[in-house]
Amino acid sequence: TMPLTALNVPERRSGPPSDFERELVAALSARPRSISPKFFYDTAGSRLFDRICDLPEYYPTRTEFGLLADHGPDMASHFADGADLVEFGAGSLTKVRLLLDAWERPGRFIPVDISAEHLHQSAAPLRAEYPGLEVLPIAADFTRPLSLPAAERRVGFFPGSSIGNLGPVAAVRFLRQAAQCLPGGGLLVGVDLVKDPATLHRAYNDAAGVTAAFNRNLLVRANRELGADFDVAAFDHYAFYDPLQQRVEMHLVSRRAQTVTVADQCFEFAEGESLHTENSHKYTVEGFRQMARRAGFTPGPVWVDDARLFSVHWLAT
Ligand code: AVJ
Repeated sequence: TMPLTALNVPERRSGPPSDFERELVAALSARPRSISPKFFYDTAGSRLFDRICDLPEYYPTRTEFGLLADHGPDMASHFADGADLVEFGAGSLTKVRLLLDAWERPGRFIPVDISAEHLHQSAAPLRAEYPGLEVLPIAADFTRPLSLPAAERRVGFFPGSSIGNLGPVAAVRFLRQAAQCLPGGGLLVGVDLVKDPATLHRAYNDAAGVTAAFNRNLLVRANRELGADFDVAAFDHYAFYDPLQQRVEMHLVSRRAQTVTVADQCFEFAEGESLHTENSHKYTVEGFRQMARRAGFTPGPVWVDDARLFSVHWLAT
């Protein structure tokens, strides 16, 4: 027979609280409430993000992919022979193939991503396709100092405008740190451009509701991983472009008053109260080059599509 204690006894969380638990509790305790978008990317969140990338309204992925496909050899010509290639926020590793195909003498490939399972699932087929390439995945938060395998020369790849999650001050701080860990090379970075607000609005409010599901997945994850009890369906996805700060903001807005328990603490949401989940900053080409200069890079060529939706910058160290 089954011991009585095994029935209906919730599993007790043990050990120190996770980063997610600490940062969610801190977010819910503060006003206004806001949390880092890095917590979107559990395995389910990384999959939802891959679906966003295929949406008709979400222009960044396909536009950047087109730039890499058209100009990959030109971009890779700036990569030193035998340098290690470090990809920040590597995700599904689709874009880097265009650079690996164009780069004649690559060193090792070091994809860095916060989503460990997704990273290892993506690395396996890449290894099979590039049998001569040494692939050394690192599951880590790339905004923190990284310990990379020793190398004389490194080049960085930071696609997708993930840098837009950081505001201008944090972006310069990140770029300065990146410049220091990329000796004798540089950084190839994708940056979404300032454009008409209607196009931006559509990109973060897709008709199929995938972006809404991606946003709400933060709460689904909290319910599963932290034993929280968010009424996920009672939160609206709200995303808008603020032309003053040149950024898209994403929020989860409680449609009714509700009490939520996270890690044995209670938090009240008033009707209409928001949890701010993401900023996605947009830049002009010149504005971004100036930031890169302030971080210690020497900005080089920039590739932009004809509709001026997206840019890819080579920044030399
Ligand atoms: C991965 C940060 C570049 O800001 O466009 C997509 C994330 N959020 N749709 C972006 C995202 C909502 C994306 N980045």
